[in-house]
Amino acid sequence: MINKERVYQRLQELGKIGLRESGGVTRHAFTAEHRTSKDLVAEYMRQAGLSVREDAVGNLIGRREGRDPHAPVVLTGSHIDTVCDGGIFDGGLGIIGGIEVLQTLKEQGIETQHPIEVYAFNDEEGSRFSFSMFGSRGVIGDLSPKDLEMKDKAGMTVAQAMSEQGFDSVKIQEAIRAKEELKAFVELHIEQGKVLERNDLSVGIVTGIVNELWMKIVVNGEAGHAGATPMNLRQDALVAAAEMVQVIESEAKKTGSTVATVGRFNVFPGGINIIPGRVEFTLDLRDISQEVSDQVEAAIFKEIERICQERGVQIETEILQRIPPTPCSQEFQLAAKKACQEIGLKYFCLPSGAGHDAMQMVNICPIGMIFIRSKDGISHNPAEWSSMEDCADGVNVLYHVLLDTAVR
Ligand code: HGY
Ligand code: MN
Ligand code: MN
Ligand code: MN
Repeated sequence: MINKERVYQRLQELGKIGLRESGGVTRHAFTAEHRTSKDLVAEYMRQAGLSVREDAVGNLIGRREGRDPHAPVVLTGSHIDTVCDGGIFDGGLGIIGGIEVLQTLKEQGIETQHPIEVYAFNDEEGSRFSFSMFGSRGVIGDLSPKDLEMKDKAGMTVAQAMSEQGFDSVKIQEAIRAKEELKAFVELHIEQGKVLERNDLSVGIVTGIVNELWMKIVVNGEAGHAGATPMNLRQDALVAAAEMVQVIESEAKKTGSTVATVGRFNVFPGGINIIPGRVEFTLDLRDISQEVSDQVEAAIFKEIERICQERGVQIETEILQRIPPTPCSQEFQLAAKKACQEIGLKYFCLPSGAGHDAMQMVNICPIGMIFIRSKDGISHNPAEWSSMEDCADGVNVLYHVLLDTAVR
């Protein structure tokens, strides 16, 4: 079957690009490390006998022809960018695994009816420009002029970063794939949670992906003298924001299914002897049910309103992205169950708490996702790790699902 040593060796090699002292990997969109990683993956694609191209939004694509070049394409793959100080499996596994399936089919001389393509998606994490899935949004035609004007911490816009790497943001529409040219998108990914490990399973079949609400919240109070301002006369933006963070956590905890995270929190002006006048923080809110997510969002902002009244501060909010929950197609859940049975693996179904490019691809074709176990459920962390055996199980399930989908 697939060559598990080759998979693991390639994952380690790719994982060296963007390696930081922390032992984590940082490969942000349209950076030199990102370019180097795409050049390495392009080499793997060529070794697998694929034709290789890069599209107008910086996705790298390897294609294996089928008997009918006009038959709808079966897609697989994942993202090649990472979070800051991330692990080597998040994203990389789906790309290397997809290439391995196609290289194995080539070595076995197996022909399929449909072409199969592996996408190394650009900027799924959104770590540099504060909105995610840039590459897969480009494929479905969901990028707006506002997206191209989003800035990174250095003040560079997406359009400028693109042109620095030789891409012309005027041409982004060229990356769009039409619904009728696609059959499916199947993504292999690490679970990034503890469920498979708790059940002592190497692979899982994803039933659906949670929604994703990303917001920027600015709390405006009044900067003042730390020594001369009595406690009862303050409009302290930091203490108000801190209370808001507590409320975010307590409202999310109430449902038992919602997750809410404040990942960025910046205080201004930031002097030791100045009462903070402004705080900017981010909210990441998710639930498998859009209705529950909406209820929690409303409850949070009702409480934030109360805090503003009590503390004499105001807020400004900016929606960075709203992505609805995404069901995985029954057909591919069935195909993955059949694959597990054929391989002799116990199958297990679970939702995804993490977001994925599949949430975008579902707009133009049916999607399926396969998970493998994450040690201690750790991810977005240098300690992210999956065993060679688990990677091999995941790639073998992907092999069966892609073959069954493309062969006829
Ligand atoms: O944020 C996420 O869930 C994914 O890792 N991009
Ligand atoms: Mn991630
Ligand atoms: Mn990921
Ligand atoms: Mn099969």
